[in-house]
Amino acid sequence: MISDSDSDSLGAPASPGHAEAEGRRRMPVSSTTVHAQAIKARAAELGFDACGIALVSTEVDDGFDAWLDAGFHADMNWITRTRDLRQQVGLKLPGAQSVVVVARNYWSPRPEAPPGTGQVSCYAWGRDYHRALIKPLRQLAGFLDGLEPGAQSYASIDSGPVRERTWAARAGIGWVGKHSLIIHPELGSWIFLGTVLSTVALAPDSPMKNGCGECRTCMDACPTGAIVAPRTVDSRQCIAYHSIENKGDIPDAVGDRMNSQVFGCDICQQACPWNRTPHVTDCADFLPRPNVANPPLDKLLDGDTAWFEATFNGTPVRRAGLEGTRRNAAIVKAGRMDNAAGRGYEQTAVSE
Ligand code: B12
Ligand code: SF4
Ligand code: SF4
Repeated sequence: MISDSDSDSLGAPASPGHAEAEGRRRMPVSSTTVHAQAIKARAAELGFDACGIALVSTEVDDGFDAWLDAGFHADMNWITRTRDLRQQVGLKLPGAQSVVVVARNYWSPRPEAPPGTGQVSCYAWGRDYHRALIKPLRQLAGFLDGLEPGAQSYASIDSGPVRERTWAARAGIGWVGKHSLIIHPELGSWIFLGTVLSTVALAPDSPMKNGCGECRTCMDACPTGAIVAPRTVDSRQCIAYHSIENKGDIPDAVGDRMNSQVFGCDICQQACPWNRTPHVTDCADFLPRPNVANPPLDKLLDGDTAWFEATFNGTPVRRAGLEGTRRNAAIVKAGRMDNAAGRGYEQTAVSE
């Protein structure tokens, strides 16, 4: 464990060239600050693009209960089953004091779409992010556990009962955009989030100023009107929900507006000005695998399980399965086949 007296030697160095600073006693830096700095350095080493920290002690009501009570979760009953855990991380990890949030950029340009293909959302073009990111996240959790004797942690990505966007906003990773996703000021919203709950006390970061202003482009661009209020998505109207999570029939009001999207939906993100100049991910796992970004509709309709597995194995598309993806492809084929969803909102990568 790094003690307070050790931490002084790890504090911010005096500015070079300032003679008067030499000999002046440096301010002691608390162990919570030293630990926080060490965790951020470790997160960067592990490949995460951003890392922030929030205090557990200040959990607040940010509309989660109201969202569930309005039925906006559709039939995702796994959210209601874990409602209490999602409201109080201390129930998941007794003694939790801090939430460390990490973000990883996944964006790359969409490969050219041949005629007769559908669109898969950018987040699903490569290796499943749950698998790709859990190992480095657990390494970060192990690092946290090593900071204090008896320290405990809980690491999760997406599937754990932790409300990642709420914590990301409080940990200063970015702000909750009107499309309800976290926007990082440089990376935009094309980021995966992961969290580590920890019993170690850490110096928190401050929330970021919301950068949406008067803009409402995502709300106007959403083809189904699923963004019913700023930061509030009604899953029952959302193409992402129906094409990924819904196991039954897709209502016409949504199906008629799916355009070419056979898995997920990126339209509100493509429309957002903060996503106009995204960075290409440096994680090779997330780059598009052959035929995944724009799968041929005929193959989705006629291909067998062996073809589906060969194409989508290890990617998030497996969540919908052959049956769900085939249902989506049939809707897309019956409508428009020009692979046009999101057209007009093309992004140009920044040169690195
Ligand atoms: C359920 C779920 C969905 C559902 C519901 C989406 C939703 N908007 O809630 C569906 C299936 C529709 C979905 C779709 C997508 N999802 Co999703 N999803 C989740 C999951 C598992 C839980 C989210 C949840 O609890 N929602 C309930 C809301 C009410 O609670 P919340 O998350 O705490 O966030 C709210 C509060 O913070 C609140 N808030 C905070 N301050 C304030 C202030 C005010 C005034 C108000 C009103 C609200 C407010 O606003 C937030 C949004 O409502 C998370 C992972 C996780 N464990 O958190 C991923 C997650 C949110 N999804 C993610 C992604 C990538 C997507 C898609 C882009 C995938 C795609 N391309 O198709 C779409 C985007 C659709 C959209 N615009 O939301 C990422 C988002 C990353 C990011 N940059 O923010 C996450 C974090 C997964 C991850 N680990 O990376 N998803
Ligand atoms: S993911 Fe698509 S359908 Fe859902 S809110 Fe965004 S634009 Fe609307
Ligand atoms: S499109 Fe505009 S309102 Fe929507 S998230 Fe982006 S900046 Fe905010």
